[in-house]
Amino acid sequence: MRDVTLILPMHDGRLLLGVKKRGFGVGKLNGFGGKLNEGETIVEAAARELFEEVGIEVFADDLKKVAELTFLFPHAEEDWDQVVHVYTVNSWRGEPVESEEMGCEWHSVDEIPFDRMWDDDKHWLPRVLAGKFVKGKFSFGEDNSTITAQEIVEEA
Ligand code: 8OG
Repeated sequence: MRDVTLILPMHDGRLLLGVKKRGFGVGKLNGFGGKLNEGETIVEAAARELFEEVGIEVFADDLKKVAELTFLFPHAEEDWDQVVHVYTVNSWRGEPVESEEMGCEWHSVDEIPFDRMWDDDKHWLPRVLAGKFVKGKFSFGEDNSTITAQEIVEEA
């Protein structure tokens, strides 16, 4: 299954998110990330995507893995299924800036607008924000947007 990255920059009790302007998940508020380029490691891809999508530069060592999420879309093409590797980062160079692919907005960790995000996010993101490592598996229904089954395991 394809590996994909998702990075959540955090500072001062706030999370940097953006509205996806094109492609998979268009219109949804999300962190930053995407597919790996040929020959890239997962963290190299994460750092590249952060720079391309929101203009900040990070060291690979500053990326902290916080979740591994498997998404299954039984009603879509098989290549929709993917494993998303989620990282937080709280140290970077540069100022976050909107790009062609993503908007850029800060949200307090106490007031995350889950109604603007992927359906699964309300289940795993609060646990990540509480400091847990999360392993999850989510299946989506016919609309490829609503969760029909989920398994979440929390590790300390
Ligand atoms: O490159 P591409 O446009 O495929 O990137 C998709 C991005 O969306 C990538 O960062 C991973 C992320 N993503 C999913 N599914 C989900 C999801 O269910 N919730 C969240 N928060 N992000 C997701 O692909």
